[in-house]
Amino acid sequence: MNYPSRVITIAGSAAGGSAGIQADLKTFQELDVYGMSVVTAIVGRHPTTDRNVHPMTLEAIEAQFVTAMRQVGADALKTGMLFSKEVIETTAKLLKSASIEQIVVDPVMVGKLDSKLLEDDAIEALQKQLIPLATIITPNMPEASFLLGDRKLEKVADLVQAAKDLHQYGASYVLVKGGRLDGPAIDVLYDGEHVTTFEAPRIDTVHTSGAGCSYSAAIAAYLAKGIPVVNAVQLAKSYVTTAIAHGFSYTDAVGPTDHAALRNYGEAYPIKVEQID
Ligand code: PXL
Repeated sequence: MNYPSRVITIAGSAAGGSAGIQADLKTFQELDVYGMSVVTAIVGRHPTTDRNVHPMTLEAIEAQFVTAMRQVGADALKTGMLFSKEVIETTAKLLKSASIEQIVVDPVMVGKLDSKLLEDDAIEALQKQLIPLATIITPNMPEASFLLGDRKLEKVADLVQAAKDLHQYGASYVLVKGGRLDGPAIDVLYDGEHVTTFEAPRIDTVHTSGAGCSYSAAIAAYLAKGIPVVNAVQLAKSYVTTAIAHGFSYTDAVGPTDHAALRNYGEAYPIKVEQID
């Protein structure tokens, strides 16, 4: 019997089903890996207050992780919304206690609905405690900029420099995602030696909620299967680009990507991969 590879996400619950834990588990299922989760916080807007983040206790976070590791174990792990310094410290401690080979850190900071998903005093713990444990980190442009002290990022050359500078925090690979640039969607990967770009066509849609979560979840899924990082990023970008191309909305809100697009429509978007340095 050949069991599927195992992936666990440590992230927030996004009630709408497009992002966070929900996006991660859908992605894992679509990519044929066994998915598990540790919920760090529940994100949902209270109808009469502006409260929209409901954190879990550190004890509950630890209990979920220990349970999943005892019952199953993991070949890869991704982190998403961690919210506070304390949760980051607990996550780093848990990662050190388990020997998981592939670790994807998606440094989630702000949601599409402008929810604040990382507290201000948590950034240093992210830089010093969690990022050094990562196989790969996957910041988008605002996150990369913030991690580098509010640096301006305006073109691909800026993303290359950002990836090189972020590499000094100790992750093996840095993927800076250029989705916010004009023109094609170009992401930049740096491994301490070479710079590789991944290019997808720009898709004209607003329905991209959870795209970043789904992308990093897909990278974790492919890494869990033993696929090397460059190929895993290419496959994951193809998966998420296809999901974005079929994004939709049930309401007037920004809608989800279609996690099942690759399965339902069968045509994966091609990603151009180029080593540029
Ligand atoms: O898309 C970022 C994100 C991550 N995690 C959670 C979220 C969101 C966006 O809303 O709610 C839990």
